[in-house]
Amino acid sequence: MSESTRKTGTSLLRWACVPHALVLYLSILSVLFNSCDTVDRSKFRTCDQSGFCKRQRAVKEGYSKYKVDLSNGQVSSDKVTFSVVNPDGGHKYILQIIAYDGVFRVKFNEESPLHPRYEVEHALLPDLKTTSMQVSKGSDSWTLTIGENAVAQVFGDPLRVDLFSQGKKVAVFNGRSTLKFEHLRQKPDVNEEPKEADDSENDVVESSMWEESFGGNTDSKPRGPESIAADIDFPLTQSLYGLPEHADTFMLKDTTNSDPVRLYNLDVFEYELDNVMALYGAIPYVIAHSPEATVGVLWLNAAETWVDVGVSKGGLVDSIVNLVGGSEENKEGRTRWMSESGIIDTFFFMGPKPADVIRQYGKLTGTTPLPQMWAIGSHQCRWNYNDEDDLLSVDANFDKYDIPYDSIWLDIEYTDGKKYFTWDHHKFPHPVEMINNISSKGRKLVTILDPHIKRESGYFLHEDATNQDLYVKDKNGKIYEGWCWPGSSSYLDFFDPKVRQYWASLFALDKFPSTLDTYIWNDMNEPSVFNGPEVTMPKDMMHYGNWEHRDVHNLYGLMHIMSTFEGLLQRSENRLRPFILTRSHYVGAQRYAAVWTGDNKADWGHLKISIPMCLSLSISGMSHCGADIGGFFHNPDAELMLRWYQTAAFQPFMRNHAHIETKRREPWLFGDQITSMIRSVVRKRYALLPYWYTLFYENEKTGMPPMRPLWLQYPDDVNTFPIQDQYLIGKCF
Ligand code: NBV
Repeated sequence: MSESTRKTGTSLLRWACVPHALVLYLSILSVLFNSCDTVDRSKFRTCDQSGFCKRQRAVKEGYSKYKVDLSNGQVSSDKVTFSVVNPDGGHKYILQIIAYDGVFRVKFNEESPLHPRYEVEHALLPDLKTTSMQVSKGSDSWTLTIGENAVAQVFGDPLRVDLFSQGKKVAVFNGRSTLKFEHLRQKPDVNEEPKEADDSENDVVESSMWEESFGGNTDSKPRGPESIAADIDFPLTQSLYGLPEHADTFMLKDTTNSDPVRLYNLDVFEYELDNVMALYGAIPYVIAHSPEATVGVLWLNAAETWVDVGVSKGGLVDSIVNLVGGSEENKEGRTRWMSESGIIDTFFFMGPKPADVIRQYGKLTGTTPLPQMWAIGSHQCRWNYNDEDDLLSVDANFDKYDIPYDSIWLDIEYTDGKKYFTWDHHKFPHPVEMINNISSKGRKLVTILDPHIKRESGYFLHEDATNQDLYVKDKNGKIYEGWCWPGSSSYLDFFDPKVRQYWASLFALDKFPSTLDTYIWNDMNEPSVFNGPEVTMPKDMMHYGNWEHRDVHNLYGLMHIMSTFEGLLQRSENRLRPFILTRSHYVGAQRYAAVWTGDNKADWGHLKISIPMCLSLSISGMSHCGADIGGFFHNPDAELMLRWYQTAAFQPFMRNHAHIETKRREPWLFGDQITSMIRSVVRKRYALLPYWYTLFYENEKTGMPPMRPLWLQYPDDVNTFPIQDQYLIGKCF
């Protein structure tokens, strides 16, 4: 164990004052420092171990009978509203179709839910402009048209919406009648015998509906079953992309014989490759592409979500063979989306070309503001640079070895005992002078700030959060306590505007000793809770607005970076463009932060997967993407390190970073020949910086990502569709 790890251990040990805390401490240490070779799968649920996913996955085609009352639709210029009834049980719903420029929004909710159901906030741009549509009414369907070429045909019995682009049917909502909307209900009397439910939305009563346990944690589920699901199919194509974040192929694979793709922001380290387990971010967005038309679908829901993908009876290989051979067989791509709570709120980006879909998605969810030039240069990080001398000597070595770089980073050990917005004054006695020293050469410092707060009396942030009521609470109104880096921690409730304002105010230079050349890294914001279910916050914790964590989980990181962004703006009186790196992300996170692919590993597979992972994030809005150079866990050999630099130099975000237990890996430590080859490729990066900068400008204006799959530029060439080891930087490079 290194010196710095021992110090980490010692400080954690201070909390280990009761036996159960000691056990917890030891198990956390063993998890963190005895890196195993693969992820501990038993910590994370499969669909079968998740009550709602299992119920929803059992739904058969033709299951639901929802009936739209077409005789009585309410029409306004940009919106049509229908009443819907489920003939099994008579429960009533509302279906709304709303028009934006080139986009249909299909919303489905209970007419009078027992409690309000959560509708996602903050992911879309505020004050979106709707557009008008033409409405033509028929007895068995209504036809809604935006502009010339985008048409939605709403069928009444059973409910179905067909979407046409330039006369071609590109998507179908509920074409297989698997829509299942578990309406809210009173909890059955415990003394009553379990009985058949009153309608097809809950035809089996299961114990997991009102309480569910996993890995020693019990979810009290006070609102009972409330999941939602629907099928969305793509008649023209099986070439589906998106649904980040997963360490998997760029083109989505068939999930018939595996778990569905899972979207639930989680801290999974040393993640496995080529599978659909959840990772740190969740963007419920798919692009279906064919030479005939391209369409995008956003499923705007922030609860735990699983997506089944049907791309071929024979799976990905067959689908590629068909595609390249021009076969018409198995042309239709299928998806089915299942979320634990909330409402059905889907957006269809009607294209017709991929660049149109990208633009339409960007107009609704926002794009990445042009980063400062230094932020697209080369970054140098490590968990941890030990003290001021260490940091300054690394900085000086970049000059000595004549390797360009623009920022040096400090991980959690710079703080006083993992108390964010403080400095360890033994290791970093002069933070402001240290930063000025670096910035005098035009360089920046990036410091980490996590969302968990150390529960230590006297720590100003904990005192303020307690006194001003800023923490997430449990369902009885008691402040939630979890375990993270500082030991016992509580979590700021960034959903509360007052908390966001408070957090933003902490960046003022008289509060956080730093300078305007200090930028921010927001980590652990899934949120990561070491002793929580699946290493995160229990779903029955409560947020501002009386929402359960279950409803908003995938948004937590977005709210964190939103507040940091605001803080950086306020700090410079809106003069300087913020830079933030985030681990967790959701729809819209591109407006605030760059993203990296988390705790990867020093092996060739992890180097290779960085490309499909960043391609998938890029087409889903998160355009400023990269992976830890060298791999976070373990030690890369010289060749891997070099190849990683050579790859990362051509990815949007470029940062060398490593786990605290690894050997030092600054670029001059692998021998003269390697140093010179790294120098040469980093210089190529810098020679191309004006080009990158121009591409990021284009990205801000149009949504078009700098890192592009080949089919984005050559939409008619089917040979490009499965390619995931080549890509374009901009149009032609
Ligand atoms: O802050 C320490 C690390 C950080 O270096 C890494 O990049 C993050 O992904 N952090 C996770 C916490 C724990 C890692 C085992």
